Amino acid sequence: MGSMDQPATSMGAKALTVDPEYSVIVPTYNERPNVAVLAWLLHKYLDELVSFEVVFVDDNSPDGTANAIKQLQAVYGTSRIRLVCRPGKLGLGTAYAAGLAASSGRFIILMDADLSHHPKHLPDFIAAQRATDADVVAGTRYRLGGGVAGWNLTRKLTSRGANLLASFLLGARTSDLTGAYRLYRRGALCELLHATTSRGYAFQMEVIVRAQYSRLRITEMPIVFVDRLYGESKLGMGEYVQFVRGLLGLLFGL
Ligand SMILES: Nc1nc2c(ncn2[C@@H]2O[C@H](COP(=O)(O)OP(=O)(O)OP(=O)(O)O)[C@@H](O)[C@H]2O)c(=O)[nH]1
Ligand SMILES: [Mg+2]
Repeated sequence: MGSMDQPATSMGAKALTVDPEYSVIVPTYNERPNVAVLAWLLHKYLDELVSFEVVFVDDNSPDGTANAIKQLQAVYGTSRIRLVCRPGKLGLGTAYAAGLAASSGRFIILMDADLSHHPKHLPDFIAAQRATDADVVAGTRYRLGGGVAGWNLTRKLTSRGANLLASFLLGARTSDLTGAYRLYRRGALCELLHATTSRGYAFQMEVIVRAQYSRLRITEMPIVFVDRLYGESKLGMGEYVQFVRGLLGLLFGL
């Protein structure tokens, strides 16, 4: 494992292997039914386009997600599919940091494992980063061409309302503050993760607002977000409270 801002390759290994340019970091908690399809789709859309690795960060999921990922390693190879195992559910922010520390790419893609973030959008993320020399390419459900499939009206309104309110209060120029599907330049993500303290939905919001305040170059990319097919949604009262607390923290703390 390397330090967070240095690609994680030992000098000895470097002579033999070439670091992938892109690391796709995928935190998992009880995603056993989803990881094989995700790995297949990532290969389908990235294999001929760029060099990449997938770094799963699993928090000892009770459904045995880690075993399913080990089976994928047998199929695709351990340098293509990497697995970081942590002893228990330690949260998304630290999962990203652990994945980053174990990864080698110059560019980092963060995405969910539940197929809400379809890999078909990644060629557009990569092209947009190259065209605009962006530090962050942020997936957005709320620009023309983006959207949400499978949510009921209440959840749509809640998400849209939370984003509009937060954008207004924080002076954000990006349209989807709570989205988690993004591509980062490695150094930018290191700095942002280091500074970010929020949890839950406020975490993604703090990262993108900090990126704007640090004058990083942000490009938006419309995505269609698809509600998870398998597994339990974690959205509940706790997430709303955490979001409001995070928003207030950003309003008065940044
Ligand atoms: N390693 C790790 N992964 C997590 C943890 N919490 C969530 N995840 C993963 O992070 C991603 C996002 O979590 P989700 O549960 O899909 O959150 P969401 O998309 O906001 O809500 P739903 O899809 O409706 O449940 C998924 O890939 C989860 O498996 C955690 O504590 N540790
Ligand atoms: Mg999800």
